[in-house]
Amino acid sequence: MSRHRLLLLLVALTALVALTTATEYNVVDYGARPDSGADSAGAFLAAWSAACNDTGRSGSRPVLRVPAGRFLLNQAYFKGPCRSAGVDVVIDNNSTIFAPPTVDNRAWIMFHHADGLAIRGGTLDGQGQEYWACKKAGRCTAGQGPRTLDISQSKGVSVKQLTLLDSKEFHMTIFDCSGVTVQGVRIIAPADSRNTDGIHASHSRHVRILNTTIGTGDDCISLGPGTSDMLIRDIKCGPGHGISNGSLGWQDGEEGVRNVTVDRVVLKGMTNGLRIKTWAMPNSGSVTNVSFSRVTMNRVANPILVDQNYCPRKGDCPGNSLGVQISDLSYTDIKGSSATPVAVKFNCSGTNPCSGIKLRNIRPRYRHQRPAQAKCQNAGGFASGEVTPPSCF
Ligand SMILES: *[C@@H]1O[C@H](CO)[C@@H](O)[C@H](O)[C@H]1NC(C)=O
Ligand SMILES: *[C@@H]1O[C@H](CO)[C@@H](O)[C@H](O)[C@H]1NC(C)=O
Ligand SMILES: *[C@@H]1O[C@H](CO)[C@@H](O)[C@H](O)[C@H]1NC(C)=O
Ligand SMILES: *[C@@H]1O[C@H](CO)[C@@H](O)[C@H](O)[C@H]1NC(C)=O
Ligand SMILES: *[C@@H]1O[C@H](CO)[C@@H](O)[C@H](O)[C@H]1NC(C)=O
Ligand SMILES: *[C@@H]1O[C@H](CO)[C@@H](O)[C@H](O)[C@H]1NC(C)=O
Ligand SMILES: *[C@@H]1O[C@H](CO)[C@@H](O)[C@H](O)[C@H]1NC(C)=O
Ligand SMILES: CC(=O)N[C@H]1CO[C@H](CO)[C@@H](O)[C@@H]1O
Repeated sequence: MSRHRLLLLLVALTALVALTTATEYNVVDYGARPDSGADSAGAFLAAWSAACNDTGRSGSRPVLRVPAGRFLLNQAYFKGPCRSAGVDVVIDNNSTIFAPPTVDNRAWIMFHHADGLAIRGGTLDGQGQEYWACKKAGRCTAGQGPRTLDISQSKGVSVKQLTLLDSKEFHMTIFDCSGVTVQGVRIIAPADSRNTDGIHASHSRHVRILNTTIGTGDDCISLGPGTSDMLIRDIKCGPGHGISNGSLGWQDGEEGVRNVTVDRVVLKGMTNGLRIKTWAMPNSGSVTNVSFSRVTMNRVANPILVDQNYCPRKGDCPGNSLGVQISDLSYTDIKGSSATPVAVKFNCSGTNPCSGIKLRNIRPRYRHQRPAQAKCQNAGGFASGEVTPPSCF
């Protein structure tokens, strides 16, 4: 081979390697110091900024790498839009990123306008213990504390093999996003930690939560207004408060919840199973086309619950107001044990009745009784002939 040809070959090879290897931005190279107790937020943000600004060679995406070790991150706001076609945040499985005892913000780690974001591996430890104790003692206001991971206004996001621990409030929130896949994630907090919901999605389309395990002190997965085309499959929940509504209908004009599939779920030791709860306030919103299938309950207090009359303070709800419309709910193959005698409860509104409720093969047991002996309570409020079968079972 001539020298010239060899050179050409080398150039071609180098170009090929450059095409297939992504540029890496390691937080340690930007000054993060694992196991030092020093705040690494500046380093993480600098690495993000560089990765996000990397226009990339065709075919590769920049990687923001977090190696093994324990990193203190006081607070981080990862902001796009990026010039790159997304950033891969690769966290070593032996890496823990932990929060300080107080975070003075609505979220500890935020990604905003981060189209094409992919987070993989590692642990985010919210270190909620002090904050929960503070709330219990009445010194901190409930509902004001920071979430652990907040992803907003982003498209085409994935979060995989990530562990979320002991969040101060909600573990993960998805707001105004489209096309989000959460897969193989674990979320763990004590049963008595209040408001530590696992995953909360609102104003988002095409969210998929797959193969995920969640045990916290509040809702396992909760859906807020404007959630549509959502798939929740292969989930283990418990302890916690179930797969839930998120108290819809507080504000009029809220977008509805539409086309949600919940399939292959195991719920263990929960205060609620599958719950839809809406405020009895004037509201033009709706919950429609929600299907629950292949759900196994294990000592769940209210396995199936629909409450369209929610209003803890009567003054909030003028009489006869038309609340959120609930229609086309289907429940198929629900089995296991109920911790209370009434396994199925529909409490719909007389003024705005539920419609299109289908129940198939619902068999929760209560204590040692045979299947089908756990009760079904129909508090009324159905459009006539709108529940099949009419007897609930
Ligand atoms: C990208 O770089 C520009 C300066 O070249 C800077 O102003 C901008 O903030 C950077 N973008 C991000 C997301 O850091
Ligand atoms: C990290 O752990 C997950 C399982 O939790 C595994 O699928 C993945 O391959 C591991 N990654 C590495 C780099 O070991
Ligand atoms: C993870 O850390 C543990 C303990 O520090 C160590 O024994 C193990 O080899 C590490 N695993 C990897 C894949 O680095
Ligand atoms: C589900 O996640 C677990 C833990 O991350 C993993 O070991 C398992 O292979 C995953 N299963 C599927 C079907 O993805
Ligand atoms: C309903 O949601 C699923 C995702 O769970 C999606 O594949 C399907 O296209 C949606 N249907 C409609 C009519 O939007
Ligand atoms: C209703 O939900 C089913 C899945 O349960 C989906 O296939 C269908 O597209 C949905 N229809 C609408 C109009 O959203
Ligand atoms: C229906 O729900 C309302 C509000 O949550 C509650 O006050 C009422 O007792 C419920 N009715 C039945 C029959 O459970
Ligand atoms: C997301 C959300 O608002 N969830 C709430 C649903 O309702 C219960 C109360 O029963 C709250 O604890 C949850 O926070």
